Order: sequence, then structure tokens, then C-alpha cells
Amino acid sequence: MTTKINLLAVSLFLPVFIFAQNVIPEPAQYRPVKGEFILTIAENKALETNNVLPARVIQRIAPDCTVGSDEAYRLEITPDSVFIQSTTVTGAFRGEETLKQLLRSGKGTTSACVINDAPRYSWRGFMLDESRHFFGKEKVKQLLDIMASLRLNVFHWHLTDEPGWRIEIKKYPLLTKVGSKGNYHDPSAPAAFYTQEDIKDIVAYAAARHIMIVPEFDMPGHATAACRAYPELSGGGEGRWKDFTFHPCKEETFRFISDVLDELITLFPSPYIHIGGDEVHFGNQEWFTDPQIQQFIKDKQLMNETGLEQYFVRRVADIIAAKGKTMIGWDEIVDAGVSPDKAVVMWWRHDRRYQLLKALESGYRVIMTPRRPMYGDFVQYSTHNVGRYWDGYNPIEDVFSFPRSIEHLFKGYESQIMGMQYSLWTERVADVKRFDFMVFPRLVAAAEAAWTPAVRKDYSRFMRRLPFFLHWLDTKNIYYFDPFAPERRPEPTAPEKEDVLQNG
Ligand code: TNX
Repeated sequence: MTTKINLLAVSLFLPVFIFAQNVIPEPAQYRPVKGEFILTIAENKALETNNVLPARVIQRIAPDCTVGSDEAYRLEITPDSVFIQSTTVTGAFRGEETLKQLLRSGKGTTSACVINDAPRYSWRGFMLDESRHFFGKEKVKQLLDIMASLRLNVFHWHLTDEPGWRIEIKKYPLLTKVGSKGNYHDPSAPAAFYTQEDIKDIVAYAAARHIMIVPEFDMPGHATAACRAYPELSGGGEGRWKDFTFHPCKEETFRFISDVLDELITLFPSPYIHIGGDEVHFGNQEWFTDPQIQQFIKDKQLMNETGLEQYFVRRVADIIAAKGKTMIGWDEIVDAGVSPDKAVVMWWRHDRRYQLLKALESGYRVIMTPRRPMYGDFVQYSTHNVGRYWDGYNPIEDVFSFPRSIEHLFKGYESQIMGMQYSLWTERVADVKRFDFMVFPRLVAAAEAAWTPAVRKDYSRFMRRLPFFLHWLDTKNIYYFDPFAPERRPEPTAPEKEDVLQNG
């Protein structure tokens, strides 16, 4: 008898989870209410053109709303009307996107409900490498539309690297005239880059969707395209890594970097600028023999070439801080000793967990995008062959579950974790078809991982909602991998080239 009563008492206090229909990411709280909200034909038309604000959808943006963080919102749907409440325009926008998903999957009808929602992480990103292959404005805009629906809020844009420099810089016209020619598999591919007008247009397009764009200007390594345009800036490199680095101690290099940053800052309102900082050792062979560099190491008492690399990173951090921005760098920068108020660390080397710990213990804020499972250039299914493997691959389930498997590592440091990111490197992604296949639906899983509170995440429920999102991607002719029918959509190929992805 007592056991029965106890059980009853326990079950009364157990949280009863009820889940929203076909909303991705799953909201923090959802409560169904009796009745349905049905759009009129005219309202349905408006929805098709992306406008969900007819007379019966009422928005209230008031700082006194008690809905929570900046991106939090409350969506209340009754049979007669819809209320979206938030303290900010961004929060209201996130609520609108949820409403659009509900109405789309219900074909203009949705059950009445109350949703109280807020993101788990403030950085919910997607990174695209357009140096190795260039995809262009229309593809980027389509991606931003999809990101908005998924409530992703950061587009990290990798615009400079070995094969091509992809952004017009007025003060250094050769960057695009010379540096934008070629791509990863074809050095003679025609010039491809974004003009400053293109950039302004895309930045505005993203801002209208409450997405911040963070540009990446990779240095001192991965600088080959810039060095091709301005050989006097090259710090050398060997073999296939020829001209991979900027010259790390010429004043001219730092002037160039500062000038380029000035133009980037004018174009991108983001408070962050990504400076790369990765894999310098691939191509710094000439640093060991160049007399000017060796003298510089002695004069500044830098210990060795690694010390010089760290000096370079500290100096760039200071340049960026002096311009009122915060630097972001790949996790190598943790060793450079930059003050944690000047830099944010992007953890990518999944096999170096201590680098994540070191970043946190040193006081840095961290964005997590470990190769496993967050890199989109890894294959995603057991029978796939095109793409990377590293002790396995990156199935959608692992992306969805992230960061569960490493949560114990950042226990006690949760407030320093800004969030996470799905990153697409494009050495082996040469066309839109393969781009789609490697991004979708894993990006959908990443969005839920970054937004939904850990206790609300459930993979099988996610997979039940996923088809509705895939139907929407169908309307955009996206060639996604279909996890429900893996054989139906063959894996797109990529041009063959000796695989040089040797990072570690
Ligand atoms: C490592 S991630 C790189 C990229 C490559 C990628 C391929 C990082 C900071 N550097 O240059 O494209 O691996 O997976």
C-alpha cells in the first residue's frame, strides 16, 4: 500500500514531458492547449512568401517581459490568434521561425499550445570553407535561410586559405586579381571571390535573419593565396606547403594584416574576427634557416620557431583588441599566452582533449567544433567512401548527441562554453550537390544539439520529426543524405587528388 502511494507521489512529481510537433530544434517547454489555429487562404499565401505576421499574429517586444535571455520567446497559440512575446527583436524572430515550422508541417493549421523557449548555447554556428571551393552568393543565402529556420545564429566564413583568397580588399587589389584564381583541385580555375558589395548584401541578408557573420582571415599559416598575390609577404614553406606562411617578423606583414582587418571590420559588424592560427608547422620550414627570422628570434628572446609563432599570435591579438574587436583562433592559440579577455578559442582537435581543458583552465571562452563529430567533411554512413575517416566517421546520431560524450570534461566550466559549431571544409566538396549531401541533415541535428536543453534531447523523437524538415528541404531542391533510405540517394563524388589531410 505504502509503495503504491509512494509510486503515485513520485509519478506526480516527475516532470511530464510533452513534445512539440515537428519543430526543430525541439523547444525548451511545450504545453498543448485545446483547439486549433487555422490560417485563412490569404494568410496561407502570405506564409508561402515567408510572411507570418498577419493581423491575427501579435508580437510584443518589451524589455519587461519575463521570458528570459535575449533569444528567448514565448509563443502562445489559441484558436483565434497567436502571441509572440520576447524581450528582444531577435527573440521574437526565433519565435516566428518556430511558428512557421508549425504551420508548414500542419499545412496551415496548428494545434493550440504554449511554447516557452530559450537556447542552451549562445553560439550556434555553421562554418563554411569557400577557399578550397567557392559556392557563391545564392548558395550562401539559401544556407542562411535554412540556418534561420533552425535558429542557428552564427555563420563563420572561412574566406582565405591556400587555394584562393575570396574577398575583395580595396587596398590590396592583387589579393583577388591573383589570389582568387584556382581552387583545391584546379589551380587554373577562374577567379572567384566576393566583391565588397556582395559582402554588404550578404551581411544585411544575414542580419535580417538575426545571424552574425564572423569572417576568418587565416594566419600566419594557410596564407598561400595571399603570398601568391604579394610574394614579399611570404615566410616560405616547402614542397606542397610552399609559401604557406606569412613572414612572421617583417613590419610590412603586420601593416598588411592591420589594413586588411580595417576593411573586414568595416564590412562585418560582428564583435569577433577569426584569425585562424592553425597548423603553422606544416609550412614554416624556412623560418628555421632565414637569417632575418633567426636574428629576430634571438633579439626578442623567443626560444624557438614555436615561440615566434606565439609572438605573432599575441601581436595580432593586440592589433585586433586595439581596433575594438575580439579575436577568435583555432585551439593552437591557447599556447600563445594571449590574455583571455582578448581572445576566444575554437576547439577543433578532438584527439587533444587537454587542449580544451587548457583553454578552460586558462580562462578562455570556448566554442566547440571538434573534428569528431562536428566536421562535415567526414563521411556520415557506413557504406560511404568519399570524405574523411579518423578512428571512425561522423554519423548524424553522434552530431545529435554532442556534447554529451565530453560534458564531464567541462564540468565546472560551463559558463565559459559559448557553444558549438558544425564546420564544413571543402577540399573534397567541389559542387553544390556534394555540399548539400555533407551538410544535410547533419546540420539539422547540430542545430538541435546547440539549442535544446540536454534533458529534452531524444534521438528517436528527433528522427520522427526530421522528415518534416526534409520535406521543406525538398522544396528547395536540396540533395540531402536520406538517413531513412540510405541507398536511395547515392553519395556524390569529388575530384580525385592525393589526400593531403594529414593534420594532427
Ligand atoms: C584542418 S580545422 C584544418 C583545415 C582542413 C581540415 C580538414 C583547421 C583549423 N584546419 O585546414 O581543411 O582540417 O578536415
